[in-house]
Amino acid sequence: MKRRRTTLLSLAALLGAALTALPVQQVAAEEVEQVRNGTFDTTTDSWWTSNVGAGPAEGRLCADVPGGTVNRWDSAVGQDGITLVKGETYRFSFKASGVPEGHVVRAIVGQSVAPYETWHEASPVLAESAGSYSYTFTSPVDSAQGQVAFQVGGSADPWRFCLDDVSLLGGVPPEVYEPDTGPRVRVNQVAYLPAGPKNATLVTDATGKLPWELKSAAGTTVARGWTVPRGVDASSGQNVHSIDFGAYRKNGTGFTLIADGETSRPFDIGTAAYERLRLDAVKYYYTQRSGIAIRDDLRPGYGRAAGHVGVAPNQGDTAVPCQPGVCDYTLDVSGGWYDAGDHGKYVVNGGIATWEVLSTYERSLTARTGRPAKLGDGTLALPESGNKVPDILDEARWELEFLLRMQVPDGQPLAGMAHHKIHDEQWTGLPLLPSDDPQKRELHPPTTAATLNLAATAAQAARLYKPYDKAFAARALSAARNAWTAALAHPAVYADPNDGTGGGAYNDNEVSDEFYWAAAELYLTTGERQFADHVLNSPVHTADIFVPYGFDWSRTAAAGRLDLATVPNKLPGRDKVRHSVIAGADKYLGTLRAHPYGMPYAPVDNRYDWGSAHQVLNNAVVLATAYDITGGAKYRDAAVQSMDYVLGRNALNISYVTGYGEANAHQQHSRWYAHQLDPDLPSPPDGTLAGGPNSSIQDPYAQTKLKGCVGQFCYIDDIQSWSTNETAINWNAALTRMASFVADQG
Ligand code: 9MR
Repeated sequence: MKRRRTTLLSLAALLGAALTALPVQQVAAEEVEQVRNGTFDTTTDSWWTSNVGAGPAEGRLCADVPGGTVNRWDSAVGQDGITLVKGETYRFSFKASGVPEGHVVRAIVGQSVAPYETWHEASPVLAESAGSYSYTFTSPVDSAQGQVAFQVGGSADPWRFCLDDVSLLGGVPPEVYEPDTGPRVRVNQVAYLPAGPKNATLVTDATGKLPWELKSAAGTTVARGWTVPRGVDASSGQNVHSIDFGAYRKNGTGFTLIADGETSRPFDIGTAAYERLRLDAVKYYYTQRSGIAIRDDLRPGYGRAAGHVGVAPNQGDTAVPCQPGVCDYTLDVSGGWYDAGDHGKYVVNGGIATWEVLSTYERSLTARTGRPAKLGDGTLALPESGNKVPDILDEARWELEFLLRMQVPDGQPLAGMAHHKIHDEQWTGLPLLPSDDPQKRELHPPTTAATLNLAATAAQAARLYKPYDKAFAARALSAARNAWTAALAHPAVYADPNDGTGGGAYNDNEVSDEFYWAAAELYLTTGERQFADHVLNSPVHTADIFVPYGFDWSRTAAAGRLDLATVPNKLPGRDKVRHSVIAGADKYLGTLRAHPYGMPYAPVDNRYDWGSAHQVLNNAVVLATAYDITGGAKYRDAAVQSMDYVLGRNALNISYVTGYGEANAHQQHSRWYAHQLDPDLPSPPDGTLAGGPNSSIQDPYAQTKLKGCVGQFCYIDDIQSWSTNETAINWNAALTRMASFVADQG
């Protein structure tokens, strides 16, 4: 009902202001209303409705929302023709109520035409009496085709939604976001190993050394010492000291570290948390599964209908056509893991993720501290538990079967290659259960990179599953050989970098590393000369591949190199391979020792990459592998210490693993672990790794909150921040690998 002056600042008005010599600041600070008739005093003019019966009601807009819809956007009211200016900050506010209470409105500012991008969104839960909601965001675009909309669908039962005082004010000052970073003593908030390294970081202005104390849960001081001033840390911009309390080796829970008048968050000294994390990190994959109902008895709170099995509204992954013009067959590409917070399935990311999960198992067979029973049959509460196959292999097979289905069938053009990806035709909004996704699914063109990911992982699978299922092992090896031959015949077929609507592009024009990796896996499984020759003749074999960003879905050479170094084989010059891993580890060790936060990650120009939390872990994998090769304690300790950063010893004082640490990431971007948007949905399961700081902050939410952020600060635990806070199968694979390694060091 409140009236707000709608100010349209014309050029004349601006000039007039200048002529009357108003301070420039005042002109710039003028707030400009973008919404027409937001107060609904007598009419609902200027507003559209979709699948609701709406009208004016006592100076508000009220809408009767029908029950029985699935998606938020199935019922909505909104206003189009909103103009937004890139980089300008807006305050979006409204009053809203819902009867009965407890319904959610998805309030958005976005694009009124396809592809309906969302630039700001919020999903408050409504009460029967009107609540006031206000948000500040910075527009990531220039657009005259904006809209303000209130999506109210997705309820089984009808309800009544009322709205008032809708405002979108331009020209407001940007909000200064201050993350709550808690106490300045930064520790691994989960656990240190009793016999392992124990380090912490103190943020302080003090330049001289300071005393510290370690306290037991009972408050007794059990150790004390002095901090080491480390100067200004480039990754955070903070002046910091480091603390080494590794001399204390007793088990316990609820320790705190005190320095400079601050008390750290509590932590344990023990191995129990890592035994739990080793399992949780792999258990994550079951709730990422496509094509199967998730059993609530196995994952309480996470049960859901099978996604993409062809039951409406899904169009199903059982007979998926190609994008127009790409092929004229359909494939059954059901199953596999959803990549991340989206419903897409991508062979390159599926490949590296599967490799790292399988390698966790393979390491348990080859490393001196490996303990295969820890991920053996019956450990992960899977539908397959009890089948006498290690559970971790059962889980990886769910993805392997999908990867095999992505291969172009015999008799078709490009037979033997693998389709790059399968996903929705258009991006979908959040939240959205896999089984509720109504979009058309499409196969995207085969690529050399996807084909080699298939060759590598299927070859690795052939040797690991052989003791359990000879027929599957043979099928996998034959698919790997076909893929290899097809990749040699089509060595430079790349994904289109612009093919990023409805799913990620995952483009990669450098595939010599994928060739190397696939040849290495085929060699390790078959021992055949042709594959050894490819490995030995590849420039990648001797290249320095242990770079600051580490390995990733697009930089896969390390997967081949690490396996050649650790899986028994007779490759000529294998000693050099092992030494190259040690040399790589020495570099990461140098990085870690120089880093006051004790991590093996220092990207060039301090530019944290997308998924940096898993890059830290992958660099730690190289350290861990150097330990497995040499038995050198310095590599083991560095690998173990790398976990501290991920579990809370960082500038934000946050653990990037859900459910681990007093302050932990738990609002990751996901369409089905979307508790932040819908109280009826779960948070991500315990053991879910967040992407972590990303200097490029590609999403509008992060841009609003984190503009100008330095390294470690480029992160926010909000479901809207898909560029800093998603979950992904390749990221959890790095966590899986390292959690197992650390648990094995207990
Ligand atoms: O992790 C991927 C990152 O390396 C890329 O730079 C980015 C853009 O292509 O995509 C990331 O992967 C996302 C994918 O494209 C779609 N599913 C979610 C993935 C994680 O954010």
